[in-house]
Amino acid sequence: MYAQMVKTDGTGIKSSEQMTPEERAFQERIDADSRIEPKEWMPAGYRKTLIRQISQHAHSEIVGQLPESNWVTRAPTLERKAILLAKVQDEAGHGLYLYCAAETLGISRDEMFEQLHSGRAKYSSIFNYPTLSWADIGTVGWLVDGAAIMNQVPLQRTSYGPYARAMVRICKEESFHQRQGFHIMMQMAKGTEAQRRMAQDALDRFWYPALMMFGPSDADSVHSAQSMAWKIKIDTNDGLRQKFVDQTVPQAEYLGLTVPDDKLAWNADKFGEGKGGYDFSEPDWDEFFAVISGDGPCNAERLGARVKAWEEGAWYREGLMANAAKQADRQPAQAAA
Ligand code: FAQ
Repeated sequence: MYAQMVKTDGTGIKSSEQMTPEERAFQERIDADSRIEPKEWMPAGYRKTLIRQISQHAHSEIVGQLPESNWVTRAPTLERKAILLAKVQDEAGHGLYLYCAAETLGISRDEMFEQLHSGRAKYSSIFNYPTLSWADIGTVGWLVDGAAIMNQVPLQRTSYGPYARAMVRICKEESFHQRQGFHIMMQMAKGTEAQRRMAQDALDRFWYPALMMFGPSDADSVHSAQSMAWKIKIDTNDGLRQKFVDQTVPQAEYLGLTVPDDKLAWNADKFGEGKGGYDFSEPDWDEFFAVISGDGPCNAERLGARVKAWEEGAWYREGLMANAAKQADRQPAQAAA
């Protein structure tokens, strides 16, 4: 039902008989776990899906800097400021690796920025929620980076070489980010009563948006089947969401915080019967589709900030281009001398 609400061009998977000989040979390489490299032949749909996913991922990293960067000056200690600043810089780096990986598929960075600024490209829904307190910064590290790692560790084995390699370093850094977030939460959870309340309030507001990061339920995921056949995605949205809940609930218990879900319950008995994971409530999917369609609490603010930064940076880009042209002009003269 919900898949109808998302503008997308996900089409069915071709059977082996429907594939051209080139497509069949390509699929055989994917099935054999070969890595596809930029100059090799690939189906147009594979290229298009990768550009969509990698550029959306890159945009998420760049937009994801915004909810955190407004806390750099308000972080409680100099050490916390320095750590948060380093994290925000890491996110910029992740965005740049990913834009480079997408460029190897034939799209320019200017085109990707144009898609973001015009609202045609998506970025992760999570960054359309506000960060209201210092505990939110802990929660973003703990839950948002935690969800990102859950999704991205398998992507280190994705079939497209440049994307898989970018993921290796990104995952290492995300892992540090997750721990710094959990550390903030540990301090707050064992702090004063007011700090503990802030930590609980942050968990209450971020729990369901974090679950939404994995995308719509498998039944409504338009791209999963084809992306998994091409190993652009390794796990399903619901499979990753389940793993995230199973990993995170014990962490919340360790912190002494309550996951805001009355239906949360471990589903397995002492004989190992049951699913061996938590049953939990689904996020509000109407809210999710509203957020990814541009109607979340902070969409206008986030996009506005990116467009402003782009426009105000025009003089700098022009300067760089003028300098590059000057260097290029000088080179033949230098070579002749
Ligand atoms: N938000 O058919 P599916 C981070 C869209 S990194 C927005 O299931 P797919 C680091 C989807 O694009 C976080 N849109 O799609 C950090 C599609 O629309 P389209 C980003 C979403 O691609 C931490 C439609 O719904 N990570 O956070 C979302 O197979 C802290 C149908 O959905 C990545 O991007 C969503 N949550 O699966 C930074 C990882 N979910 O394109 C700063 C790579 C779905 O047809 C601070 N991406 N949509 O118009 C992926 O693994 C996949 O793209 C999914 C979605 C799993 C996100």
